[in-house]
Amino acid sequence: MYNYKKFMAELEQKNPAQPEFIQAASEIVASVIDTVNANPMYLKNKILDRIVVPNRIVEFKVEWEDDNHEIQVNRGWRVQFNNAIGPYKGGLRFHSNVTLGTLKFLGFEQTFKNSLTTLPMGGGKGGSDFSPKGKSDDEIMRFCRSFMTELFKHIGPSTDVPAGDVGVGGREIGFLYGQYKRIRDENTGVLTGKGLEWGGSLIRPEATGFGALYYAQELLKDFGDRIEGKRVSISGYGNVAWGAAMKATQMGAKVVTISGSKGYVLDEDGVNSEEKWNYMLMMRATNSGDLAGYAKKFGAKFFPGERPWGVPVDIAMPCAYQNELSEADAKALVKNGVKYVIETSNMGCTPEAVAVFKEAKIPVAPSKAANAGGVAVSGLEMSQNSEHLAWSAEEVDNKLHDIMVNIHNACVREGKQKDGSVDYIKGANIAGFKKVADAMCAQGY
Ligand code: 2IT
Repeated sequence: MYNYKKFMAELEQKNPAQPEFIQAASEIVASVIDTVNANPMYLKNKILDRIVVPNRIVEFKVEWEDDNHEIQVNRGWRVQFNNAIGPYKGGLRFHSNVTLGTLKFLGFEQTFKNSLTTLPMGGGKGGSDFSPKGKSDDEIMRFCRSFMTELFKHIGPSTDVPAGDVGVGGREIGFLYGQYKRIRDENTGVLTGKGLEWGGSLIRPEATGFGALYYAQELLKDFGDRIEGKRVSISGYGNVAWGAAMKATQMGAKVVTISGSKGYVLDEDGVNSEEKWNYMLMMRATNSGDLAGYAKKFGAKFFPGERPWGVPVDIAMPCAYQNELSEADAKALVKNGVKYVIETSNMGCTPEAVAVFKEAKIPVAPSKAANAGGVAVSGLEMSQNSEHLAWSAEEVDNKLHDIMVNIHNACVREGKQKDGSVDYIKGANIAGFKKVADAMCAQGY
């Protein structure tokens, strides 16, 4: 039998100075421990001991030359967390704050998220402490070339398939793919998030944001409610925020905020037009994060140094970074009457924030369910690459929608509480965990 406190104390001792990994693990372990203790097969297989350890971690040096001909050195990693249900799959994050602990948390979460998609994908994550912010395209290309010169040894279309994440979009995937191809002379689905002309999938850029809204739509139905007419706050301005703003608007909601590291924009008219969405794409493409410019151009208000969670809304959607919504933010949202929280950035809410929402009986959709649409369409990109075909936008979008409905249903099935309410966080953790655990048991050690 597992004891939660004892198990977590040992895990912390074995993974010192990795608070994000411990945070992610403690939530999942708390959710699944009763399921594990009630299942003799899981106990015999020591499943908890085994599932919290990554299969392999590769750490490497990335040397590149900046535009002043100075040599720069960064660290690169790939965490191959679990491949029980399919090849390792998960994004690459380029951000100055990235540590091995960050990538372990993300790879661990990814394992259960990918399981929830119902597609055959294991969990992995990688990246670097390199920040594309303020770098020229040439510098980014040289960095990506150097990064892939090592990474190519460890990945492959049936082994490990990286994609984008924070700081890695179409441009970076292009440079990485180009270098892989130069070395291996192979056009395969070794990366996802590729450009449409060279093996990418329609709807992949939109998928994370679209999927989050499809999930939200199902969750709201549980309360006899609908997206139409809702006020929504979104954080971030990148790929995820962009997709979410478009789909929320299409569904008849009004998105009143977007944000960046320097502050947030309050747009009472709504982030609701092609022009505004294209401005977001431009900010992402140039790494400018010029939200003050957005406010000026579109007659909105910019609040420097602040986050958007003080704005009264019905639905809050963190779409930027882990732990971006704190206890104080949660209290402000509850005070202002928030009805639903759709955590769209990986682990966007702190545990204290989640506790505040729980106390106030505000449903929280956890990121591993709500943002699984991105990796789900990555899985569909892999399918298209394998059959050397490209599907229509409609076909991909319909599949994405079905996947998100299924994920929601799995969360409800596993998350139903005695009082009839649904704990979506617990439901997602148990549903994601069971498939990985069963596969590990079936395959022995
Ligand atoms: O966090 C995520 O799910 C992603 N960054 C997407 C990963 C992927 O393989 O598409």
